[in-house]
Amino acid sequence: FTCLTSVSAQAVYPVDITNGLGRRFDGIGGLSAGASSKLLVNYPQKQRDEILDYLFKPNVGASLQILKVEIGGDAQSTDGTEATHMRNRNDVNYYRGYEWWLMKEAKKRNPNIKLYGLPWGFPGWVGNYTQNPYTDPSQLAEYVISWIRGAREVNDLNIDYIGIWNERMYDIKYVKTLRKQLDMSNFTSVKIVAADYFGWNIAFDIMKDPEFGDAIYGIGVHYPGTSTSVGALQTGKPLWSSEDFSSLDDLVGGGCWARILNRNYVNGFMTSTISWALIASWYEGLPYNGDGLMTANEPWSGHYNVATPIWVSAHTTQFTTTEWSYLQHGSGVGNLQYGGTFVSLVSPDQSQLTIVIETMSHDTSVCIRPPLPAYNLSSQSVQFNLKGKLGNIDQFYVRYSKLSRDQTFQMFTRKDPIPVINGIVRLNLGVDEVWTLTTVSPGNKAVTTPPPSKPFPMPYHDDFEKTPVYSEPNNLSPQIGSFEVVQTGSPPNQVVRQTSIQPSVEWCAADSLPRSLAIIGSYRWINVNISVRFNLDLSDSANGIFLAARINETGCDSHKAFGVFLVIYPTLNHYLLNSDIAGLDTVQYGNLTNVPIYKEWNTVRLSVTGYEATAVFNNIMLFSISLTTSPEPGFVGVGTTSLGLADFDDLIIDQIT
Ligand code: 147
Repeated sequence: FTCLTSVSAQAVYPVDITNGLGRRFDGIGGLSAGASSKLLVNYPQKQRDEILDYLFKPNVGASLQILKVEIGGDAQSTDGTEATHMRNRNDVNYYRGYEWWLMKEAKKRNPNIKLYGLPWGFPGWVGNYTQNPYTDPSQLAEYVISWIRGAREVNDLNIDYIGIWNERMYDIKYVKTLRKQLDMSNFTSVKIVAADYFGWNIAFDIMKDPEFGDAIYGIGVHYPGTSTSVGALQTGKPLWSSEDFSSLDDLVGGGCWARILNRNYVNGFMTSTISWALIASWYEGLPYNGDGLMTANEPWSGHYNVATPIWVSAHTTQFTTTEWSYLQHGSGVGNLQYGGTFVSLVSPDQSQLTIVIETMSHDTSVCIRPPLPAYNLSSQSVQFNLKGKLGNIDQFYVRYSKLSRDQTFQMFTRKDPIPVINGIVRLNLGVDEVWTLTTVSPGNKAVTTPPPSKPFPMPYHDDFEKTPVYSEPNNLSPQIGSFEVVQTGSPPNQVVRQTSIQPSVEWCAADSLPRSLAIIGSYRWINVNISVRFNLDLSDSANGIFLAARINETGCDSHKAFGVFLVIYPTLNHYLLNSDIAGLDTVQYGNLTNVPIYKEWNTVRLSVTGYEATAVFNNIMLFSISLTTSPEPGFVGVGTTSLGLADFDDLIIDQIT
């Protein structure tokens, strides 16, 4: 459709709304899930506000238009577990975790931001302990609607979109039931996006079953590689890339984001693209390290890094809102002759126009998945011809990025406005560039000076007295089970409680291990002293606890971790030293004879130095032995030997140098 009109081979691209518009733009978003925002919460206030401004505040940075969050299920969902709002059928708590907080911070900055909730795992009772949440569709719908109700009634948040089950097959009966129960609960305005799964085959079910189709607002798929299907287009539904990116926030990651933001519409007619993660705010060393729009994983130093994907987002988000529309393919949207793409969007009153151009080369824009077929791209001169009503535009503000490895690298630089003469704009486009031409505003690039990076502070002590009740403990990152700060009423007043007493409906294999684990510190630690007080004098208590160092696996592989695990079974009068979290390999064991065991609080300490491991229980040494496995680095952690309640307090960590 490109027409060559001059001998100088300058391709001409019409930009015109005379014959109607393209699809409605649904927005660019970030996804907080899999404990991806874990470390953001306890940043110092100043830096935390700066970071949240970069993400959400209009005209500061990414100006995100959608915030998607996990509906926690006490289940491992990539870089940790997130807390459920209903731990059992009779339990309801809309204060747990950090997603409520995050949504409120986002709304404070941009009241128009759209909110989208999606579960990964579920507490085990959902589906009546069958591991299949669709066992009782009405129960599952009520669980999800309870979360939506908690958003509105307790947290003053209106949820705009709700999903089905992350990367698991949808259930048609459940989707219909959810729609009915939403409507009966006065949540008619909450739209269903289905099914956060791979591929577009859901389109066949939508076409076959009108009731199913009517229940669904839009089709959301993961990592679509910018393409859609004929069937999906035939449904007439909005099409979304409801999870995408998952790439490093470096040069190529920025290139990936620039390429897919444009091409998801140009190639795939997708009107929303959502990045996992919103922000990489989990410990270095956990899975998918650094896969966010920016990185903030040092609450103790306040250090953070505003990365390329933030400024790539800004190229679109600072100059559009979700009320805008794309133009049609061939009259404002399309491929460029020598590689790259452009999209144009107009405001609802058609008075404002934004054109985003990207010329990302293959090697500068590869994403984590799917594989990107080779293609050619070279420098080119282009001409945009603004026609009809848009021909009245007399100048464009200009923002420019160059994702190069040399000194020409720049992000979201303001350039002089370009005059539009007789509706014509000419540009010389280089390779790996992003351009925005817009009538809206010059845009804004915030500048801050984050404090320098520092190692995890040592010695470390937390008595959990300053953490808000029901929150997760600062820095302690649950990998199996769920850990929350509770008030016990008697001194020590606040403690950390492991609260999972049944296996969750798992999203990944970590939850197949009927134990709990929360990690802290650094994956580089080898020699450490750790001590903690614990109390198992609770109904539904776990049968034992452990304290561990050198934990070498986290996330969905947590159940396979090796390290040094000191296990105490107070009621069995027994201790063990295991080299694995599952407790299959015992290095040392013995009875707790001659050691006082208290009904409530006991103190356990583990020191590992080189090949030496020393264990102390209630101030009596249990053993000091030589390990046969070579000292490998890893996190420290605490956990329970079964799913059952356990209280922890006064966590102390000291590095041995
Ligand atoms: C996705 C998850 O939905 C996210 O929570 C996060 O874990 C993300 C990390 O990249 O990945 O899950 C996927 C896992 C595997 C594939 C795609 C998505 N895959 O192999 O194509």
